[in-house]
Amino acid sequence: MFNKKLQMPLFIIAAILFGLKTYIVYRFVFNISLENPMQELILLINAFVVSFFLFSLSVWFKERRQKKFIKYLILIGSLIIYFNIVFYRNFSDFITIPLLFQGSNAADLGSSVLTLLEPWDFLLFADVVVVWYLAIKKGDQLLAIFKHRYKTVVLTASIALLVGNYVLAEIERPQLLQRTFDREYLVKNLGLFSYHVYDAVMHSKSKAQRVFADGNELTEIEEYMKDETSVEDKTDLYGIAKDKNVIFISLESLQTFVINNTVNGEEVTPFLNDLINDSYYFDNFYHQTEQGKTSDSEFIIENSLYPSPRGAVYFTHAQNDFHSLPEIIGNEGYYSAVLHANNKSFWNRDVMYENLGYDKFFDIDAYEVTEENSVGWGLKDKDFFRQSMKYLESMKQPFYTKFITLTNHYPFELDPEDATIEKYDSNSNTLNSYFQTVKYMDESIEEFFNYLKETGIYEDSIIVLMGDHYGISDFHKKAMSTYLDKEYNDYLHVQLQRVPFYIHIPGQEGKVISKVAGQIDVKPTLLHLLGIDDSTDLSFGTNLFAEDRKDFVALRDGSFITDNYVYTKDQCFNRATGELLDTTTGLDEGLSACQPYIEQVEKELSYSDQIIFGDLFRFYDFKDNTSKSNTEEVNEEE
Ligand code: GP9
Ligand code: MN
Repeated sequence: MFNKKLQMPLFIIAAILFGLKTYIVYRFVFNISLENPMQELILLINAFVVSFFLFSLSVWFKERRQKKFIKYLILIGSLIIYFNIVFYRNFSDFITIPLLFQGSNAADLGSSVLTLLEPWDFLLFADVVVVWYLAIKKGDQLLAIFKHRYKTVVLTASIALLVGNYVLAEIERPQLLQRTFDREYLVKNLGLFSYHVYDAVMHSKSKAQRVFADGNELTEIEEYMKDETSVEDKTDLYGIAKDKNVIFISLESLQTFVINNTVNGEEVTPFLNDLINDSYYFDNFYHQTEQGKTSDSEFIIENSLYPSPRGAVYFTHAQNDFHSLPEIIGNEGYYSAVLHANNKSFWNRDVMYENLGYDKFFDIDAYEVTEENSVGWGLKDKDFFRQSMKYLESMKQPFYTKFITLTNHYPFELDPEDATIEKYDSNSNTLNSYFQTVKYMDESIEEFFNYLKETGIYEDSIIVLMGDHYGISDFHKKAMSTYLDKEYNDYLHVQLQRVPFYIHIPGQEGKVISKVAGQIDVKPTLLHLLGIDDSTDLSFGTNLFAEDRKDFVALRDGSFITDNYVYTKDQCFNRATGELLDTTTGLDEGLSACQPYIEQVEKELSYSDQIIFGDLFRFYDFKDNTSKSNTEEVNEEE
């Protein structure tokens, strides 16, 4: 290992420094939950093992090349870590390959990105500086020139270490690579770089899935849906909104914890609190989005399918065949439009909306956006609603319109004159500002309701409001924990994925519905209210008013919530009390309470992925519920 003067070769120095840096980042920058000493150990091991493997490859290169390889490896490796850190600060998540192809979004991020950089970030490149310095100043003395035999020894040793790491990880979490909706597990057990390799493999696999799909896969999925997600009964509300306009408002980053809550003694959402009194309000309604954020929430509502585990379906599968809400109600004579004052290409919306069958997209070009009426991500919500009215008034009725708000978006900026509530006071600027922008959004919705009433549109419409996804990531757990006066654990994290959901039907009395519900249920629920028969649809949701509906909500990472339990990260909690169902006797009773659902949730998520990755709906005829291809074969089998 050491050369004549007993100096440590550069590749070992680099491996140690880089391994150490990686470990420090895992442990102190990413917010990785470590439940036992074994997990601590694996995290430590994987940082060094992977680093050693990567840098040991350099021994296969001759002098100059070896130096170059080490220099660039540590630079590129550090940049990969750094990009993940910046991404993580916003999303509490790791970068996936499909996200890298969403360039058009990155260009629009502007001010958000700057707030994600920290002054001390340059320290993250200290190891790069040291290694480059050594490589340039003393490079030749530190090279490792081995005989072929020793090179093989180094390679074998590094692979053996990798395998050892994997075995430990498998012991800690069996079937690690098969059951991976949660990226944190992969990073925690195998490291960031192995995770990226795994992600690349999964990415190519999902691409290949379309090529090999032939539609036969649908038989089993259809069967499952018939058994699990179809409810026959028509409630009193069936058709209550027949031929009425539907005004859907997507509430940016709004979480349920602010509803009926105060900050500095003041109500955060006075209008939305009052609205509960004359709406159907669902207080245990969960968002089910992943990396596609707002676009995922849109996708779920439109299709009642789950979003993709990696990247945004709006980008990755915008050309697929879908059987979407706008298309279904379009066939019933509805005109459909989306109103959102952002670039039309953000989230690839222009392409996806066209495919989903929307008649019109009022994007940023439909609005007058000036310096004065913008903040943060763009046009202020109050101006957005005001300017939207002319479009709404001249729209062909009945219409289905989706309004997507913007002001309450990270980093929650607001002009001082728009703030009508004091900031919160904690160590998180994000949470402190959040309440102000939430309050602003609340006011903007009140104004919008007033416009609707003034123009008379209100009486002929139903208004649906929904939070699209979380606004406060668990990067701010300390401040959240202080605000809520609760210990922040995995249970609370799941419970914070609740977003408000309202169905406001003018003239109808209000009701709070507490049964667990999710975004996946919105499509069948709306179709029910509109009196549109959806028995030929293929969906994973159930009408929220039906008595016998599905009794769990699956989150995209495999966590789920049932009437009695919350399951996440291999733990089963009592939903009402938050108590961990873990007995001192071991693995046990605790988890077994959740067990019956674990497999079902995995199955359901994977069916949804099969539909999307395989583009299976291109083989399906929704009019008569038959397969388009292989019809004869299917018939013969029956
Ligand atoms: C962008 C807006 C916000 O147009 O919908 O997107 P998000 O970052 O929340 O997905
Ligand atoms: Mn959003």
